[in-house]
Amino acid sequence: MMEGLLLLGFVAVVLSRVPDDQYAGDKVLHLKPENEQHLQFIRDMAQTVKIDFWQPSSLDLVTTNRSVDFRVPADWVSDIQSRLEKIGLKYNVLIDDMKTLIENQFDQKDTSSTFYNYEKYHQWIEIESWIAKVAIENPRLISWFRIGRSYEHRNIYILRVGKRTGVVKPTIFMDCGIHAREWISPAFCQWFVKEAVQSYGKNCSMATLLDNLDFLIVPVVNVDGYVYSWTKDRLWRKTRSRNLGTNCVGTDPNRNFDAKWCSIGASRNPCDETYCGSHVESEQEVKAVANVIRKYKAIKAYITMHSYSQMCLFPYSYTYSLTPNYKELNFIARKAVMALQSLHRTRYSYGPGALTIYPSAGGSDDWAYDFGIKYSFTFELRDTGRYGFLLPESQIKPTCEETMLAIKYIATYVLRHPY
Ligand code: 9B3
Ligand code: ZN
Ligand code: ZN
Ligand code: ZN
Repeated sequence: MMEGLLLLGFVAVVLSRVPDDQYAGDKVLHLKPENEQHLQFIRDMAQTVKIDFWQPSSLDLVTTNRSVDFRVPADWVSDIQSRLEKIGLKYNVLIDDMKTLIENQFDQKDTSSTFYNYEKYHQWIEIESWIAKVAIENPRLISWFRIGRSYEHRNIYILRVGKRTGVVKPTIFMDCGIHAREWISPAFCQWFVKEAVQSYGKNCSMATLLDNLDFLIVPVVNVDGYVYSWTKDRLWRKTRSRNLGTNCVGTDPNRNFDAKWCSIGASRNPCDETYCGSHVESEQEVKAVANVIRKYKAIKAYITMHSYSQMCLFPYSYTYSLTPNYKELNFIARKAVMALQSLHRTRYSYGPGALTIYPSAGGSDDWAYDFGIKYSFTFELRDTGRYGFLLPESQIKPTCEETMLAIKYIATYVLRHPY
């Protein structure tokens, strides 16, 4: 026992070590280009300085009516600020010091509760033992399976949540943590499971859902990336698979699905954040998710959790064409967003991915839709850029509570519209 504790302590110390000056002094600037000179300046900057797009919108999407967020490395800040002023490109400082913000997203107060603190971000080893424990403690409601292994041989798990009735029920598939740095996403999947087990028997609407539906939940898809975002680079997005002929690591799992793969809004360069991979489903994590969906015939809805932007998106992202059931998807998204907003007035936009966020191919919602799951959604959770991926822990609870309302709306809709 003592050894176990010591070992855990040691692991925690090693895992929480991050390179000392990483991101120190880096700023995120919010640029509002107004003319062609401004656009050209942004393109040049992106080439020479290796400034990161804070949001993974690609360069060709930078237009005069669209603002863009850039992360600027510390040693370039003063130079770039003076050049921006010289050409009259207006900007706000969205984040003044990345390092401070990264540190501040953790709550100082330690509110370690009975079994699991759902208002904190957790490392993968904690989430992994939570998965086992929550399943074992709720055998009548939850079962768990391994659906595959990551590139670095970690287990990828799925939880089946719903009253065991002995018959096949319509099923809602939800995944979290496709992108590593979007930490609020795994926090939401865990919140959802917590709500399911805590309110079953108390809360009538949740009981109705769990009696008549099953939920398949993958709390963290991109486990390697998630671990890396805790240990080495808080802003890591991709998987951790090695690429031939380069030192650049990883593929964007949300460009790796078989949905007009790599045709638009994705990169063939392994060094880019939106690298689509060497081929469709080259990533084991993507294959694991796609295999479950292919095998499990009862799936009626697909929901995937990302951040940030506050949006409810539905297919298509790979084309501007609308799906045959566009009107229905738009109706559901509008209602889901209204339910979400009713709690804390958090405003979400909604619509087809290509028109609402940016056109891009190889995403999981488009693939699930074309596979035959006609209710398919991507949520981009809080916020709209103040903290971005570094959403403070104090916002986990309000974010999850409001998002529950949207998910419950969609689930109820699916229950009432069998197909
Ligand atoms: C992207 C695609 Cl390709 C899709 N089908 N649906 C949503 C998105 C947006 C997310 C992404 O992967 O860029 C937001 Se983080
Ligand atoms: Zn923890
Ligand atoms: Zn994402
Ligand atoms: Zn996002």
